[in-house]
Amino acid sequence: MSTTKPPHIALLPSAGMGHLMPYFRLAVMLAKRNCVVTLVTAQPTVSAAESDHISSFLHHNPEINHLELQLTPSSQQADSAPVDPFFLQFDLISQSIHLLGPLLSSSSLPLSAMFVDFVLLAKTAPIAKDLHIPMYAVSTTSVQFLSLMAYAPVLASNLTEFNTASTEIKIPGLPPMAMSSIPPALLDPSHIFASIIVANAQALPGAEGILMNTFEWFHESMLSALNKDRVMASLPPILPIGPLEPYHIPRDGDHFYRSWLENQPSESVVYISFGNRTAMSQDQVRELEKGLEKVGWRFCWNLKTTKVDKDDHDDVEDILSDIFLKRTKNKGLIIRGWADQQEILAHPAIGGFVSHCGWNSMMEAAWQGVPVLAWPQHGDQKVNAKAVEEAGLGLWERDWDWGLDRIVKGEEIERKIVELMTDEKLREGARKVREESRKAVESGGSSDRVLNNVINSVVVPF
Ligand code: UPG
Repeated sequence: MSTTKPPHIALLPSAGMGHLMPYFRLAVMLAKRNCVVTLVTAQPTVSAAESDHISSFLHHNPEINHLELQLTPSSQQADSAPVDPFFLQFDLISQSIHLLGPLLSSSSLPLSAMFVDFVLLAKTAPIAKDLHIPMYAVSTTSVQFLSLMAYAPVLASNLTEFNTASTEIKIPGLPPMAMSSIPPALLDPSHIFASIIVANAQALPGAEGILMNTFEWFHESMLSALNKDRVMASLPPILPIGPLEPYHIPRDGDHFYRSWLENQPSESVVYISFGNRTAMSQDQVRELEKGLEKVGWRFCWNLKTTKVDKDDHDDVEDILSDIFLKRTKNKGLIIRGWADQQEILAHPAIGGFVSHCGWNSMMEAAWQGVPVLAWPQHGDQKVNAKAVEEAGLGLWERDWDWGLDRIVKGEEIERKIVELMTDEKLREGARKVREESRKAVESGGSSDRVLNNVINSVVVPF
């Protein structure tokens, strides 16, 4: 019998399902590898989906320890300026991080390492130092967007030059990025997004490594430039450990979408979802209705009209037109509220995915080999869309611009969905991505090796 003590790893996610979901997956993967895992979550959460999933996850995974970081109220919340509540929460967690040290010391088992969301690095670094344990950054986006975030301090000090003259950003040693793909908020020094990214990018060199939900094959040339050629010398090694394996979400009753999907022919349905924190405008909803009504394919539309789920009170009939609902009742399904996307994408009826390119969604599409029509809305999503296109997993119509900047017409949507569902080369490309993603996580695969090496390198305290 082995007498080796397992490492004890604390996981510190930030806010929003896009930042929480990867931690649930990572927690299960670490526990399966015999680590003791403590998940630290901030309370209260922004969305109902976060609090519901934290309770359900802990209930079904009793081997995972849990600590709650009670947030101290922020003066910024009283401000009437409309600031993204998820960005505010990133900031609020950082402001409350002084509570983390005492919280972690309440754990009976000494810690071996901390895995911390990128947006919390700067404030967490001194705590890891005090505890004499290594801190790994967890980045939940694409390698391309991570490199842009790492370069943000340089951008911030040259903003006038970039804003006025450049059509591209050239990070030395990496392929140029179109200026039109850079989220405007990152170029606005007064924006909370820019200040969060710049502050935390400065803390990246203090991390042991950057754990990422991707795999070697998907980002081969970027990883080679960053890890082997060291084109950003201060950046610690990037550690691709994905796609993070889907964990089993227990079924909460029989959702109607399951039986609906069961009755659809193979690869006949296009799934439309913009993640958990992207609202679609009423005008865009109208145009999407037109496109879906005309297109010959069936559809399953996960419809969200508010940024935070707690604010979403409208029924389908309040949002969609009667005529659209009547005309599409035999070929379409509308989902309101949470649906298990990993399960939907795994269903053989799904033939394509219209997505905002949130990175978790992209890795889920990669895992299932579902071709993507990229429709980036904000943040990292244009940069992610390019990565998805380059890997052969998706199509991207650049003219569609950012979600809020352009209403895409119904005919354009119809045309692109036809392309998504009929392009055999794309389907073949997506199958190849699936195959490579599975190879990466199987025993001895590239992601499996990277994660095992990280675990083995963590020293177990006595
Ligand atoms: N999901 C469901 N059901 C739903 C809605 C979401 O299962 O009804 C899941 C989805 O499968 C995914 C996650 O929730 O696992 C959503 O994550 P993601 O696809 O990345 O989208 P966002 O929620 O928009 O994520 C935010 C940012 C995105 C960024 C990501 C990771 O909007 O741009 O890439 O965080 O940093």
